[in-house]
Amino acid sequence: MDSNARMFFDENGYYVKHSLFNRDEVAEIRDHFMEMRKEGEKPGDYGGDAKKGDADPLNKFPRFINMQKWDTKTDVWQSDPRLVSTASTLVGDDVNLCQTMLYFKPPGSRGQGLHQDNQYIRQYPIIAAWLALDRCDKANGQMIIVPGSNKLGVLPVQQADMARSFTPGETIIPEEAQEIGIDMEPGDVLFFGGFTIHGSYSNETTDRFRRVFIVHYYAAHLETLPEDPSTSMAGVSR
Ligand SMILES: O=C(O)CCC(=O)C(=O)O
Repeated sequence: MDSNARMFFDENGYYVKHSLFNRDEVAEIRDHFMEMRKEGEKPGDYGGDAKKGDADPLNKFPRFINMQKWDTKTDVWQSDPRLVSTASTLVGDDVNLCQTMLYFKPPGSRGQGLHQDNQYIRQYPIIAAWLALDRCDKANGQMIIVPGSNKLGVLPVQQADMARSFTPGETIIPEEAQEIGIDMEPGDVLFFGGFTIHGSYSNETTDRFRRVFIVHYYAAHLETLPEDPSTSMAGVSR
């Protein structure tokens, strides 16, 4: 990877590597998890508002987490050298697995309030590899990033609007912050750091999923954030 990538990441808190996976690989990952979702409930499923039943598409397609604990293919994909080496170069250290996730984001579903991953995971540096399994654009709830927010440290949290976010917390966004939407094609990978503000809005389409395979990695040399309920999602409940 060229050194410009590392410079861009340090400056902006994110970096997109286009076409890191080919279309066949993406189709295999997507189909694998769609089949797995049909098998029924898995440990850690999270998403829909149970009271809303079929009216909330996330009840049928809750997010998977830590699939590597029961799925050998996830373990292969999370350790893919293309993801690991890019993450390692960007973060400037060896990396180890923190967690995996699979978001289905079906048509009509809510997004996730803007946040920093270090508001959930209290060790840093961490880095996410967000592998697009569908075309991602404004209509189906592409990723939103606040460039440069990686330099702000960990920020205060507040209750999110649950009509728009399937998670209950969000970052209190600094006034000067400017968010951008990241258009992506299947196989593109968005890398971002633990302080980078990110999230997504609703999938407004009636016919397009926005599926993504996500791996969070810990840097080999970790520090722990001080205890501070004002910057932690731990105390924000539904
Ligand atoms: O895909 C999204 O909408 C949000 C994902 C996210 O917050 C993450 O990967 O840390």
